[in-house]
Amino acid sequence: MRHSIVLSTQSAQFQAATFKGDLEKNLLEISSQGYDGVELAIRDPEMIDLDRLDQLLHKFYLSVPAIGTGQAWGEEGLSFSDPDPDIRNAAIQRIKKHIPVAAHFGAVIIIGLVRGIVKPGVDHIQGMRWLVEALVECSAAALPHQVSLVLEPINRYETTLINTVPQGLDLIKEVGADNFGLLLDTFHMNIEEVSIEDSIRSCGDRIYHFHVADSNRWYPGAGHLDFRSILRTLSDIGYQSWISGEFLALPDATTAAERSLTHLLQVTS
Ligand code: LER
Ligand code: MN
Repeated sequence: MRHSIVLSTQSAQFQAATFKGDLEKNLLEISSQGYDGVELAIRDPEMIDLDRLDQLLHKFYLSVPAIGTGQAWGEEGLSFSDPDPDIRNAAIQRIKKHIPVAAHFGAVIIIGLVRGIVKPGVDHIQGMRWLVEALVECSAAALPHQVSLVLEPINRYETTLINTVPQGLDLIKEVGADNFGLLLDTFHMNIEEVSIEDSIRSCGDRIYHFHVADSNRWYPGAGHLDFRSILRTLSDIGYQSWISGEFLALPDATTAAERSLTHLLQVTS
């Protein structure tokens, strides 16, 4: 398993994008701490300078395992499940715009909060139908580029759509695309799952990406989650992909990133 950490390529309200601000300084910091990659939170691919990003990533020997897309919802309100068809379509087009960037990096595209929250007055089943339609369309568009989409079960306080791993697995069946899998996040799992380890096991080979934060959304080691057991379970089911830190920048981003990696390496040694 390789280690990455979330970095936002533009300013954002989302608190758990651990690194924000000066790109070069942050990439240098992440690389010198021993991380292998950086998960990029990109609001709109048009807002990034891909050539400069490429140069810096090469300079610091960093890969990009995943692209986070939630800021399209957080900052612009785009959503797969909005009752307004123009907003749904704008969300679909935005995710499609990420496909060439994801293909360039060999990254997965994260479907987090861009799925939306079923708005008051909208039937939940209708919201789910819109979500499935959008995922079928985006997965089909990503397939020829060998890009996968990953849906993240997110806790009930942030969305009404897909809070748990069992719901995520049902959704995978409905979408029916091999390039559509799950991103599990220990912070959300701690709120929603009966057993984090059992839920990991239930996914088999459909875990395509993994976020770590402790129970309090601080860095791993700062709360009461058992990362030795969690990472051992991932390894037992044959997960060989990325472990990506997504936690609050507390007491500050540098210290949190350092303590996280130290803890994760210690429990897996
Ligand atoms: C994003 O990866 C995430 O975990 C969510 O909490 C976004 O709000
Ligand atoms: Mn997450």
